[in-house]
Amino acid sequence: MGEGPISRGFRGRRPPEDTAGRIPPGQYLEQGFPVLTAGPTPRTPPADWDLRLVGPDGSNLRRWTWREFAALPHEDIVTDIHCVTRWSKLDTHWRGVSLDLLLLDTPETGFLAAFCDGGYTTNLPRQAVTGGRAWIADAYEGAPLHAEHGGPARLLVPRLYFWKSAKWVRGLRLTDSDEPGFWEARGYHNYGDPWREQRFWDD
Ligand SMILES: Nc1nc2c(c(=O)[nH]1)N[C@H]1C(S)=C(S)[C@@H](COP(=O)(O)O)O[C@H]1N2
Ligand SMILES: [Mo]
Repeated sequence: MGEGPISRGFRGRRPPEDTAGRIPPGQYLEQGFPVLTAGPTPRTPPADWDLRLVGPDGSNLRRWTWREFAALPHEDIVTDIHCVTRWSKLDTHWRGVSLDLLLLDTPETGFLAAFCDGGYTTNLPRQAVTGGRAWIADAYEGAPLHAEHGGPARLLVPRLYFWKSAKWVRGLRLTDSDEPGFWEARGYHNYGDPWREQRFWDD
């Protein structure tokens, strides 16, 4: 192994042949799992955790306690993830409950906003999180999701930049309009497609 920063960086940033088509433009292949959090890590005990669906008028549509959520049908997900800070990870393994299931028979608003312990929010079009595109994940690589990575549960929307995958998620608010969330209000792109390099507002 070369010790110089140039050769190390070169080796780390050049995707192997078989993975080249899976790294979006401007991204590099990461083997570790960086933690990116704005603020302290919330630690909500499962007994105090619940997940809510809130209607456009602010009304409570559904609520699952931790026990109820844990009893919902879970799916195994193998997917690539892409952070706007330019790292990508391939073939990550998750378990979670599909948003298709959670959003069943709810008002068909065009958008939703995820809200979290700690106050983080992110906005998403409904069409970006339905049709097998998003989950509330509670396990990563065969173990309960670590608090640093959003445990007990986080949103997982692997087709969009990873800031959309809200950690410590506590609910989804259905909205008629697309209301910018925490990072979206600070200059990140409203949609965030890694394949179109939608990093910032004007991308
Ligand atoms: N609640 C919450 N969710 C969050 C964040 C955050 O600061 N708070 N950071 C986002 C960003 S910018 C990224 S890149 C990913 C990082 O997830 P990781 O720490 O598991 O890698 O979480 C996203 N979800
Ligand atoms: Mo990020």
